[in-house]
Amino acid sequence: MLPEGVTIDPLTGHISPSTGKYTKRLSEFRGIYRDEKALDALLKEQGDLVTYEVVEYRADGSDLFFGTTTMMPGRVGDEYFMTRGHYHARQDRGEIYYTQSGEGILLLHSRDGQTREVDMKPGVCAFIPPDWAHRSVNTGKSRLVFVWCCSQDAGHDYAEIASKGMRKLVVAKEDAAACIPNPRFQV
Ligand code: PAN
Ligand code: ZN
Repeated sequence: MLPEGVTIDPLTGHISPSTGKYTKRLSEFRGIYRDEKALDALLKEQGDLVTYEVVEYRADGSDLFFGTTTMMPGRVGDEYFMTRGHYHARQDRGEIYYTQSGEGILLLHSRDGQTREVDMKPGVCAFIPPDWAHRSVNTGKSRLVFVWCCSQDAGHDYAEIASKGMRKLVVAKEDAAACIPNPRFQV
């Protein structure tokens, strides 16, 4: 392993050099957005849009790794484009999210039921404590780009949020973002 300067484009999330990437598309969010009809209509009108892209820089053998998430602007009904959301597989591993451009809301909840929201905007570095579920939501009109950094062994546990959802939803109310309790969340 050798030290290295990695270039990150704050508007596109492009990383150079990078070691991996993936994209997520609208159709993968069936059952996650509450307005199924709006999802079907959007898929029909616009096709299977990429809603976010994750690019990473990983050095084998290092404890830490980092990358970017670039989220497109958009809505499904009154819900904004968002990430899947997850706990880390390891309950003793936190993370940071440092917003580079755009605006959004980071939704978090702890295993014991506390909820928090952190505004995502350039200059704000969000601290995600160990064992808090986290989902980012792009509430703006442009891309939301943030740099994340965590332990390589943190892992992802998607199952719980996929089945129960987050405790809160971010919805557009008269074009402003509002956090409301998720009526479908079950303890
Ligand atoms: C981030 C997220 C990324 C995409 O790198 O994985 O923003 O969100 P989902 O994984 O919830 O789809 C992170 O939190 N890693 O631990
Ligand atoms: Zn995470």
